[in-house]
Amino acid sequence: MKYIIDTDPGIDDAIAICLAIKNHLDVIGFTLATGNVKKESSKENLKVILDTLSSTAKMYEGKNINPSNGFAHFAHGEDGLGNNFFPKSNREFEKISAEDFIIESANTYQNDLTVVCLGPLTNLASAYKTDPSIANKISEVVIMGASYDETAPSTYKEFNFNVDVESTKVVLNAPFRKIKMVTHEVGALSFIEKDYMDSLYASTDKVTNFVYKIAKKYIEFSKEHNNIIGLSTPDPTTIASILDPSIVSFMPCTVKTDDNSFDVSKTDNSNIYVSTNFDLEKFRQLFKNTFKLKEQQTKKVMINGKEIEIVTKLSDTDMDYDLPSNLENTADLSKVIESTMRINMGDINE
Ligand SMILES: [Ca+2]
Repeated sequence: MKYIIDTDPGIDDAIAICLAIKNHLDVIGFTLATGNVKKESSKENLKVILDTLSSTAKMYEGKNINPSNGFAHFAHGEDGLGNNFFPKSNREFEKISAEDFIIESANTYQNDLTVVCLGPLTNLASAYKTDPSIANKISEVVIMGASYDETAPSTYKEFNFNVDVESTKVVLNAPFRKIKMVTHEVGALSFIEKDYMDSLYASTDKVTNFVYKIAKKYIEFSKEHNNIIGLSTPDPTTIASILDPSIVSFMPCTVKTDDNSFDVSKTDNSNIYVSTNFDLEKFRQLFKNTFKLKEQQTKKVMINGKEIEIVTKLSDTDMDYDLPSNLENTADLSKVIESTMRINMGDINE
């Protein structure tokens, strides 16, 4: 399956994209939405994210919109990536628009394309309006959007849906083959403890270090405004629901939209699936296997004149290693332990 990720980065989008690429999701292109932060910031941020990931995926510019309730710089920082003001990148956007890229890809990869929308639905809606045939060609649309729980009437109060209500209505009423909605209520359950996030400051992995730096601002914001002590963001949940379908479960629902609210009701037969449950432990495992203190390292060290290969797997434990198979005695073992510690401390780099 090929994927297009439509995104308005944003700290949570950035973490979600890192999660996707580090876990080898086959992303053929990123289309730029506007929502969290000003379009110019989103553009620069997407370049920085893809540079950090050394990704060769292409980028396509979408339409500019001005959110009626304003941007969310208060949560994402002035630059949209936690006030880190990363150096500008030379990466360039492709000449064709986000809308045209979605249409072109739907034609090229019929039945083998999933479009993941992590921001307002502007680009997918305008692609559909230009060429309605894409609805039957795209295999699945996965949306982070909607604020919905079964006990309350649903409105467009969730950020992505509210920023561009017209586009939300277009997408939800279009005959896409399958739409999966990860709602804000389920998405925000993806809680990673602050202690774990803090421990990543020392990570030697470039992407993990990047995630640590940008998440800091979001964690501060969550504490101040929602009294949440840790990282809790819906965009990574949405990507996790694709990487491991057992993390988020969905139920088929009929969705009716009007200008101010939308009605969600359970049904047996619908093209729209709304998230219901979330497996926090599985999500945490995925997150922590992806973003960790150190990558697994394989080093060769000389012990008693013999070359011994040591594999260290330091993550959130202090020391973990595979015992080399060519050890001859316990004296060698103590040297292996000593070498493992030195590798973990960065003393042995070769
Ligand atoms: Ca987003």
